[in-house]
Amino acid sequence: MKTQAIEKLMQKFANRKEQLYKQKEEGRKVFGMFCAYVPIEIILAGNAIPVGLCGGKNDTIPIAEEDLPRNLCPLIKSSYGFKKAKTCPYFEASDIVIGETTCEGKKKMFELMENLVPMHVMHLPHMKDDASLEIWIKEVEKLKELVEKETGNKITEEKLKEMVDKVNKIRELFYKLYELRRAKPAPIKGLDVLKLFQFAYLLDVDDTIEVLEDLIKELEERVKKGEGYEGKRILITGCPMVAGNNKIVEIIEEVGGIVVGEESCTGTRFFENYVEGYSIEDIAKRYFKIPCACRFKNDERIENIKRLVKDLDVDGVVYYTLQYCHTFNVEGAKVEEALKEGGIPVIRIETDYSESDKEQLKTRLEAFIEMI
Ligand code: BJ8
Repeated sequence: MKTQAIEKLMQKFANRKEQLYKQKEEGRKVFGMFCAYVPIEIILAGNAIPVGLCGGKNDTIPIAEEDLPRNLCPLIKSSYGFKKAKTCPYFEASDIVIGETTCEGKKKMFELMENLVPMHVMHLPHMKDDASLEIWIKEVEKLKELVEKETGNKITEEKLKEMVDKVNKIRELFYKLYELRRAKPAPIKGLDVLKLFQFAYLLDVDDTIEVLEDLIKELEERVKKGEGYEGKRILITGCPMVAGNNKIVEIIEEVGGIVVGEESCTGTRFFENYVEGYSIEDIAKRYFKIPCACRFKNDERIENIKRLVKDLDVDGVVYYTLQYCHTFNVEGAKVEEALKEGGIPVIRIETDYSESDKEQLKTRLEAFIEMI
């Protein structure tokens, strides 16, 4: 029961490499990114192209482990491995890569990656006070200068306004999608929505808008007709599941669950909060609010999870941590406590990109879904 919009998404993704290299030939610069904190409006306003580079595959981990420790987050190793092996077309297309000081592992990996590709690292302060916001606004100003220098294009007020409106449009459409996912039965599978988020980091923005608009129309019809997927309604929260990493959602939906929401950077952290205004400061303020576990005292994240549980009428929460991701793992204790206090069932899963634990995860998730 795939929607035509999801078929279109897969088609656009299949054509994306060719389209991206053509855009490059036409003179547009490509900015690789590793994080939801990078304000893509600024890159787009310089007529450059943002692409997400986080790795979600196991294949590139062995080559990464020649330089990086084995006991490191698989997302970091996979990403580094892609660059070292030169096997990711998006990485190879990137003229420059933007990193940010989020978690320790990523930050230190960037110091090694600097030897492989031109890099610019943004200083993301971990505190949430006004002094930290000032630092972040300056970092976003520096990004604007960098984009202007790299592209040779001036970022005008008009261009910035156009791109703020465009990226806000994507946010609005994702909000609508989440509204529709409140319906029972759920009008779309979690696996399809995950692909949508994964590819939104890679596709041309206009293509993402087109797919989302089509999808919303189709899902509105489904909701009107009462069509969709039955099953225990699951919210996933935690580390992002970037392209290539679908393991947990696949298992959940195999054993009787239906994922109806994702509190993740392949989920709500990608689109929540609009940019309210057209200045660099307005843009910086929106990104500063992203509640990633790398920030100190991140209680907004817990509030968001509780709100999503209520809004989406969730039966249970799967707290997802990538192995050796200390920030999300430690924060998991607070989230678990808050959910248990509210009587919300939660299971904590820690895994990597290998298939070796699939059966064990299946057994645990099946038991959880049966129990809730
Ligand atoms: S804003 S979640 S995209 S940092 S999983 S590499 S945190 S050890 S990916 Fe992330 Fe930006 Fe935060 Fe989102 Fe480190 Fe954890 Fe690995 Fe992570």
